[in-house]
Amino acid sequence: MTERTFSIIKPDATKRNLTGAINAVIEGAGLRIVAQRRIQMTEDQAKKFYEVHAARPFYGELVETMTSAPVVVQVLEGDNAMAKYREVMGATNPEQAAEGTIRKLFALNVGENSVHGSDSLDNAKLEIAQFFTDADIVG
Ligand code: 3AN
Repeated sequence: MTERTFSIIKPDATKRNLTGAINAVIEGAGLRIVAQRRIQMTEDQAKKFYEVHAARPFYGELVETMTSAPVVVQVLEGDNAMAKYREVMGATNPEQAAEGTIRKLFALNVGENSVHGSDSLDNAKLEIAQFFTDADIVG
């Protein structure tokens, strides 16, 4: 089934000019980038985005990292897009990520792991709505 999921190319990756290389992996996996914008995330945006992790010990670090440089927010579309992108990203900890995944190829460590991808279709909807309107998305 055709789905949409939300992706972020994180500061550690934008700082190293990896946007194009990461997009090549995304497109190579058959996912279409149907919306994309480079933004400087505000502290409020990052706090809201990672609200579910507010109680975790790394929350402060996460907000700091996500606001440390520009990010590229994206909507990806394709067959089974949510699960497929999770597979293409690889494990949260790059040391555990499979060969060929974005995190295996590019991530520095668990906190600077180059990309975010929605972990459910419900979250994908909420995350897309935080950064895009329907008019921004051209499928
Ligand atoms: P994923 O991004 O693979 O869905 P989550 O949802 O468990 O992983 O974590 C959200 C983000 O929080 C991760 N992408 C990572 O940047 C950060 N994070 C997760 N675990 C840690 C940790 N132990 N130390 C620092 N940052 C972490």
